Amino acid sequence: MAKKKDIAASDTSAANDKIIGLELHKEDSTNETMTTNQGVRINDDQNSLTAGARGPTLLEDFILREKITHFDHERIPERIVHARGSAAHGVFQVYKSMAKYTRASFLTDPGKTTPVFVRFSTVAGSRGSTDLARDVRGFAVKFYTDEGNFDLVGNNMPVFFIQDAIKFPDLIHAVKPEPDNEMPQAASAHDTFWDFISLMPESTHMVMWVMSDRAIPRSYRMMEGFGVHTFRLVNDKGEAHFVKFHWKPLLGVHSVAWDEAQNISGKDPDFHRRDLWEAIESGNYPEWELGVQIVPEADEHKFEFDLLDPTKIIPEEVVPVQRIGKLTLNRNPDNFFAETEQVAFHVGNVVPGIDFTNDPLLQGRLFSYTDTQLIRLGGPNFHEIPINRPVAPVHNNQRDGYMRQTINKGKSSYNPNSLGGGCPFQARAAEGGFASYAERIDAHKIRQRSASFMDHFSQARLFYNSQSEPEKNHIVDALRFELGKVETQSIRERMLVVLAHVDHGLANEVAYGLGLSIPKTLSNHLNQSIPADADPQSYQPVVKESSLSKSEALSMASTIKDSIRTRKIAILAADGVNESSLTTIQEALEAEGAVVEVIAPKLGKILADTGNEIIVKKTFLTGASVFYDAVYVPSGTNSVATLSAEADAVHFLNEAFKHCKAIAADTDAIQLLEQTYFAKKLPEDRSEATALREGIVLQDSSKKLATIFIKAIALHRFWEREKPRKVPG
Ligand code: HDD
Repeated sequence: MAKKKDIAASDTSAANDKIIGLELHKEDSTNETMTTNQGVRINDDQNSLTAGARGPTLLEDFILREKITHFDHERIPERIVHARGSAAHGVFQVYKSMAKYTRASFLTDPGKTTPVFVRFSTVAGSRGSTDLARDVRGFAVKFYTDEGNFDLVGNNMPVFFIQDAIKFPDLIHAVKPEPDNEMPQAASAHDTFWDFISLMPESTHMVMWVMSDRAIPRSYRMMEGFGVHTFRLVNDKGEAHFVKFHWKPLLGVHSVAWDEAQNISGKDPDFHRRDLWEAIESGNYPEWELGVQIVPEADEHKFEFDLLDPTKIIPEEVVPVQRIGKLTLNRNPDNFFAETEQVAFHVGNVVPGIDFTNDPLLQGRLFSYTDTQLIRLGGPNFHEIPINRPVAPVHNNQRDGYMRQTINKGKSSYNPNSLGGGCPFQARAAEGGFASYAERIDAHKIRQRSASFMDHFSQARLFYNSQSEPEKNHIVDALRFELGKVETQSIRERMLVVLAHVDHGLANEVAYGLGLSIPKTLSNHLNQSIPADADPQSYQPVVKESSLSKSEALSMASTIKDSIRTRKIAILAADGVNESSLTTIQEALEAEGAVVEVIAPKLGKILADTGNEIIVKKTFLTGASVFYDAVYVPSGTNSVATLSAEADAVHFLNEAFKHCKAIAADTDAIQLLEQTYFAKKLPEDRSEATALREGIVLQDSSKKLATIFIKAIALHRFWEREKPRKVPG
């Protein structure tokens, strides 16, 4: 039976489909006869038309030709970046009117729900690559507002590698697989990427983010999102404010361990896609709050950085994030290609009340997105594909082109006209017409980077200094990994120089892992990305400090850690398991919204000590600890003995420990834990405080065990378990 929440959601989804017109385009073959594309009924879809049973196939076979031709043309070019992604439908609702700042109707009417389609993605990998690559994640939201489509095409990191769009092809060429041998797939750990980065000091802040655990999220549902650029909000009086957009996940921001990410990439490359799909199917709708940082126009020059520089954040301590509305994803697409693959986002899709700034990266993007859709979706009518159609009616004089769907009536397709009665009319701003913000510009036409863009290190340092000790260690490890895969020594050394500008300790630790020392000549390569005729001095990075020493919002250590909703917990069991030891914990975890799966040596069922059957969800072959957030071992003499002799069960626990996950066991199951490599680290003291420090819960009483275990899982990871660093100073 469908749960109450499911029914409510499917009602909303059906209503949204109706609003955005998707239902008009849906095809359902249930109880229908198979036909050709011309509607001719097919009586044999198994055999080609041949001259005799063993003779040649006839050209005349229009059924065969139509089917094969269509098949031959099934693929379209994958996205040049963000090729790998998955998406979902949902709704957005603002909490209270933001009319003081913007006239956008979806941000001024709290009674209004706006349908949305959201696509998450990695950047570098091809369409079939793994979800768990170390990479930036795309977070693109299409709002089907009643005033037209607004696309917030953001990432899960608030800054970007480059300051000017003219460098984007270079960045992407550098990060994509190398052109001679097309290696490596979906990875930045190779020479061309780090060659480019080491010569582009403006990328340093973003590099800190990409080397942090933010680049290996636990789930799309547990990522922040950022519009990155400074945009403008414009109210009905034409007054503007600068704005940065944020998405804050209600489940908190969480990541996996790098070793785990690599492991998942082999065992389930669809891990994030599956996680999103399953959460929505089970009624656990992912939710984010929309946050805004609003800055009056008059304050444009009051910051230590330039608001137009996309390599900078506005620290939340400087301008707080106001949470103004909620995004809920409540329905999976019906068809991956029709929806997720064909959706076409564009930063230039704005509605009245939202406008651009002169951020040079944003300005270049305004050109790029339409251009890419023209080649990817095959012509200028991609806005007519159902997933891209706005809810607001479309009337203009654009006509024809490949795959035109609209049948425009009448003779006039020009403006002004008298034959069509002057229609369609232009709209005044007061009637909802888009009027660009009248920003004053009086300048020379030049190619030049503003001097205010030359501080490349202060926020990279702020980010690094804001991380917890384990997070800092992970950044060091990531850099050792990435630069360790680089083959050219001079690139590694140049990167050490860049890192030394962020933090000498960081550079030193990375250097130690690479078996190098930081080159003495600092900064001699830091201004190589300059125009031919420029004065090198004007491109020399400015080395300065942020006035903030730390920003708590930049560390995942300070994220929400009070819920185990949708977390996946494995229970390891075999025949003879103590039923109450298993079910008491399972029920307690499920009552908190966790998803529990029993893993046993073989599929089907196991017999509990009571003689009752227990369903087995996965075996040690099909399940692995990297798919779960925590693991529990119930008691039962035979079960524990079987698992203790099962190398895969011991490996499961070893991995869970290595990846710093919460581990719980009934005291009578301790024999199994004693087979692990962490047997010597099992806490003697069974207090709650110790359990929550070590992440290992050993208790007799199942209820007490459940209570402590739930708190431990909510803490997400026990990174302190990782071995301490010993790097010479
Ligand atoms: Fe981009 C796709 C986000 C800079 C050019 N970009 C794309 C997607 C996201 C972003 C989320 C995938 C949308 C989807 O799911 O279909 N891009 C960003 C962010 C950037 C950024 C947050 C910097 C702040 N992008 C950027 C620049 C350019 C592009 C500077 C070019 C000048 N981006 C593209 C593109 C893509 C794209 C080539 C590929 C597929 C597509 O647009 O639809 O046009």
